[in-house]
Amino acid sequence: MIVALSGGIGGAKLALGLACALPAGDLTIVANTGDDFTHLGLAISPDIDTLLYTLAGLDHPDQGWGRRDETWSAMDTLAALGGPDWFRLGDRDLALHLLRTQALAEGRTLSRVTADLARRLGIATTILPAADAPVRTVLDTDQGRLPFQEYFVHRRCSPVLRALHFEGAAAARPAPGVTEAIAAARAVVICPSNPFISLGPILAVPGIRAALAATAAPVLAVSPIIGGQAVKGPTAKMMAELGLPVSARAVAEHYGALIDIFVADPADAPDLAGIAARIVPAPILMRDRADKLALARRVLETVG
Ligand code: FO1
Repeated sequence: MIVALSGGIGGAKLALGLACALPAGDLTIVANTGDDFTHLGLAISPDIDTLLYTLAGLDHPDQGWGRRDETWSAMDTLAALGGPDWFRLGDRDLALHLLRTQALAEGRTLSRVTADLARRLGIATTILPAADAPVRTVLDTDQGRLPFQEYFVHRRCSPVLRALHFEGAAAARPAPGVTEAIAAARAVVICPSNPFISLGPILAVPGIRAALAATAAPVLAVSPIIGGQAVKGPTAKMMAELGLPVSARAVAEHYGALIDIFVADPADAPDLAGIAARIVPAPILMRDRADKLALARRVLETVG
């Protein structure tokens, strides 16, 4: 069984490639929950939902988040009534948030709710939140301390990042099945997500980093940077504001001894000479399904 650590839109792309390349049920994804928040009284888990919709073939083809064939009557009416419409919740998407909010209010865990939703959506891949207890990414910026979605969506990543915190991580425990899956895996894949906001909250959960260090399985990370540019989202801007060079090398060094293998674009391979991990050059830009499958196959043949 392969375990993938995933957050954000880039992570979901490789997760889809892995799900297509592997036999049904041979993939377990540990999903970031640091982006989660309560909005309009609803429990929102964006990285889990991006994985659910992507693996169920319901994802919006261009947006990377939310559903295809979406309508916006509820959101438009809410705005007309003076409600906040900066975080767009489509009519069909709302149904999932209503179900999850109700289940959590009845005392079911996030991992149980996620498993129920995955099953109802016909998804064979196991999707586990990194933790059932809340872990929330909070960003210290030049505009103050901001919750993740306020920074990412409402302010469009424009504030200058000073530091990141993962509130609740210290008190959290890996969700049921997470450390067991890592221990039993024949390989662990760290998807090309933002190392700070998408992988940081997962690795901050006590026990997960130790499980990765302890597993006999190779741990492979895929670079989210190509030629000094982030493939998607604010990774490059965040790295620059955290005082890091915007390079695949900086990402490999950020993961350090945690990884055995680093898959990077051929453009960056020369810059990676001398790092401890084994470098595997591969085209890592995933524009379509074929690219996702090709990269997944390259990853799987690398780990054997
Ligand atoms: N991202 C946006 O840029 N604008 C939105 O209005 C928005 C709404 C939204 C609703 C549900 C959901 O699951 C995700 C949504 N996202 C939106 C994306 C979300 O902010 C990001 O996917 C993650 O938090 C970062 O990867």
